[in-house]
Amino acid sequence: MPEMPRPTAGPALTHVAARHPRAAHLSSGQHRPQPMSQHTPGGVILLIALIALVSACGAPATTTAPAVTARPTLGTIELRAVDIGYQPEPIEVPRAGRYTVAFRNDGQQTHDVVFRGGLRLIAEPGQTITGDVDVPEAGLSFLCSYPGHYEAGMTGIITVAGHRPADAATDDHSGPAPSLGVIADPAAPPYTLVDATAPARLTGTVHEITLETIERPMTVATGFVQQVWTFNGTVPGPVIRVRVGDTLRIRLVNPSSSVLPHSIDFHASMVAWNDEMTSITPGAEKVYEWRANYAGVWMYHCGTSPALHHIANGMYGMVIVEPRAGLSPVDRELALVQSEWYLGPQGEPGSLAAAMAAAPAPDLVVFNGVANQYLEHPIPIATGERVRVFVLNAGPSVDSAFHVVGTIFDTVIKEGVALTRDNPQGYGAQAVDLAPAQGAIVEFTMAEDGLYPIVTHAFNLVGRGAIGMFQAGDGDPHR
Ligand SMILES: [Cu+2]
Repeated sequence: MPEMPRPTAGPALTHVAARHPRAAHLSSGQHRPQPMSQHTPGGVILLIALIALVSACGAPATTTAPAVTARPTLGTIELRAVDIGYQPEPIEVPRAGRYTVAFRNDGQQTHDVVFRGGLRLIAEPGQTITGDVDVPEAGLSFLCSYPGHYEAGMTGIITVAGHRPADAATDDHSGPAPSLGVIADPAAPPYTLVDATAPARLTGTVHEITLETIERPMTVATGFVQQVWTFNGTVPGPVIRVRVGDTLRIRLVNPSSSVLPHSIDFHASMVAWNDEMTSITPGAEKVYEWRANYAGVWMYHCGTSPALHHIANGMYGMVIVEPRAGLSPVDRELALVQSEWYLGPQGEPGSLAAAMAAAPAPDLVVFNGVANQYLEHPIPIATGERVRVFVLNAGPSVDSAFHVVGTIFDTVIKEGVALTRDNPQGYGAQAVDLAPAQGAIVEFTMAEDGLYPIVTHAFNLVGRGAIGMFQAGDGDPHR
């Protein structure tokens, strides 16, 4: 396992009630135990225990702290949840034994604390929940079981003074954590092909749109199902197409069946982050009203913490804002969103730990949510017809070099910078570089019948699903 950073000698935090003043300080050089990665045997065991626990408890939103016998405890451990983490950390108690945990949630969203051994305390924002735990001499680890929270660092341990935590003692000589990978499931349902046709511009100038933050399973590549988070049930979310000057009144609804809070951030809007973009809990809704002031291809996404996880797990989409005068008519309009999947176990949300890597290595890079879908189902076009593609790189972390093999973009409008058709010098473009959250409009024609691959020209990613195909005519250049 990789060596974990050790805590710096931070401020001593008081966390045990005053009736045990001896315990009200920390030993600052404490060797921090390894976190229970899901890629390690210990982590797997814990994960299994967790899954069993969560299934036993039913919906995570219900507080079902097991009944505890009224045995006297040695003191109270005050544990706080914040977005995203626990404080204080680490926690030390003077001796092994039974303690009462007072778990207070100072975050903006629901958190829980699950102790090794089973006790689970769930607290809504502002709430304090108590329960009793037995702390052995080897220490007692805990984590938050809400998707992504543990991976983002919501984990900790209660140690006993004078004892080295067992987790740390066993990890001194091991190598890197083995990657279990995710194995294709032949029984996974087939993916749903996403129609790449761009929608028509909405009529009128004021648009009332409902977006529901639906959490559901989705086949993201043949054989791979993830529990994705979506806007209106699809990845990407719906393409919204308006014109400069239009008003959008977005009703954001988080169904009560959701596990997580969600939010939305329209890059095409100009509003304060802590106004319209705030998170709403399951069962809540809000209205986010904005005006389309600038033309372009814009991203929208969920920004709820950890935003990386909410984006990586499917919560993004495209807004097309046409200039006030509209776009010139073409024969065919398509919308393609490039994005990455960092796979979690089958049927579970994507791996935040993988998405967090400084050098991101996505398992899949895809157009419109599904690996290889337009390779397996080429997009038909007519030879010579003018094609316009609205392209967005939703990331979350990898650049796109959007390229169509066999043709040249004669028109590119990338983030407001335009290459125009029939420019007097005769310039054209071969690839459009899109950092995460950048968008472009490109136009081209096919000179002859045949097949024209769609790729990101970062070719290490083409084999991971970032390839599609245009089929011009019957696809055969020799007939
Ligand atoms: Cu979200």
